[in-house]
Amino acid sequence: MSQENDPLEDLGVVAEASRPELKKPPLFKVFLMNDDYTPMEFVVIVLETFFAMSRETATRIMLHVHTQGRGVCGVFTRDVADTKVTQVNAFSRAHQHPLLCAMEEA
Ligand code: TYC
Repeated sequence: MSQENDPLEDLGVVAEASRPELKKPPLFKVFLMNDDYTPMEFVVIVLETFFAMSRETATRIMLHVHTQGRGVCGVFTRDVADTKVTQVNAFSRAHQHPLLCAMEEA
């Protein structure tokens, strides 16, 4: 600050602009793993329900996982990613499907 009539500056008190914390939080990829038993329709419902995908996008991602082994459902901050993984795995177990959801740093 260097206003001409700042009384504090007249007294030799200098205010320094504080630097805001600019570091971005680390991001995490949440992905689904393929398996031989979970029905395709169940995977599509998971993608629609927990990742807000349209039926078309959910079907595309499900088929990608089915043919490639795994696929990314979204990228989130740690807490959000953690919650998605926990919710999806609990939902799959509750329906007796082995579908696995996991996360890794992006
Ligand atoms: N491979 C499963 C089947 O043939 C379908 C499937 C797709 C399972 C994606 C899991 O993450 C998955 N019924």
